[in-house]
Amino acid sequence: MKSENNIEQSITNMKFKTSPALDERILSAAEQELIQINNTREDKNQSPREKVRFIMKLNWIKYTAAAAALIAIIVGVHFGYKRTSLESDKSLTQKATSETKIANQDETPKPESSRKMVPLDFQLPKPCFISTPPNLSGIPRLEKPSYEPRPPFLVPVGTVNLVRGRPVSSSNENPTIGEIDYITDGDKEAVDGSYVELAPGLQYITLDLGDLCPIYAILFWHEHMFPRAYYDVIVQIADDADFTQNVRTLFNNDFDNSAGLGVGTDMNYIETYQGKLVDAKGAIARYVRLYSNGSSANDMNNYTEVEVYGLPVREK
Ligand SMILES: [Ca+2]
Ligand SMILES: [Ca+2]
Repeated sequence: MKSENNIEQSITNMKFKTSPALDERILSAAEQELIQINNTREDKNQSPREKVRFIMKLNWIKYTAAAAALIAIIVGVHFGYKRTSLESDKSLTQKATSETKIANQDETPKPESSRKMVPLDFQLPKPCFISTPPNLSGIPRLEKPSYEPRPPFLVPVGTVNLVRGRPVSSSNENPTIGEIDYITDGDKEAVDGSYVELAPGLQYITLDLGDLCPIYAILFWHEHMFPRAYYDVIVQIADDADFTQNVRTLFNNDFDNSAGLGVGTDMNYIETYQGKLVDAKGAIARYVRLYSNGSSANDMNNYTEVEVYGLPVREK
């Protein structure tokens, strides 16, 4: 019979180590089982699946398969040990790295972490086009002007402009043009009558949020009728109106420290309808102060609008 010959050949060709005595016993048992197959097979039309089931019920097949499986396990464990060890080491390293990252994240909790982040909702004034671009080559440390819309700036849901309509104070309370409260009246168009002009030299304005609030963005327009760069632009926040408590500098492009508040590393930039957006990163403060010291056009200091985006009440 072909199938029995195949079984016999398979037994002969098995390549696991056994002793001659065991070989003899296995072959003898196989021979007995083959005789039994021939004697017991009455149904010549037995399906292949039924034949397999019958063969697998034979004891010697079970023992041989168990022995082969045991040898395979021993060999597999032996040769797989080093690989498993290496993979285990790698896994441990990855786990440690992952835990370190989580630990580092835990060290710098963000106030907005519990809130959904959404794009900052703000309104831009109309772009003001000019027919003759001014010569900007004399402006030091000038960042490359961009007239493309800025990408979405994410803030926690509920973030609003905290200073709309609120009073503003200034180092120059009697402006040359306009009124100080133009700075928070919501009008940011580049037209005459929309901006306030402060005296020449270093001047500042101060905005009071009314309470300690987490601040995410400060967006401001000096005067954007035509491209120019204002100098010594410094943005600070503090807990008190006199800026003596918990003062933090969020932006400073006074590269030569002519304002006396420290050397700034931020770049000069060209004023456009998009205003300047400073990331406050959720810093908590009550007061916001902006400095300037003339511009590439003249010595005057102008503001069209300042917006301070944050959450109305400090998160406890
Ligand atoms: Ca305004
Ligand atoms: Ca300077």
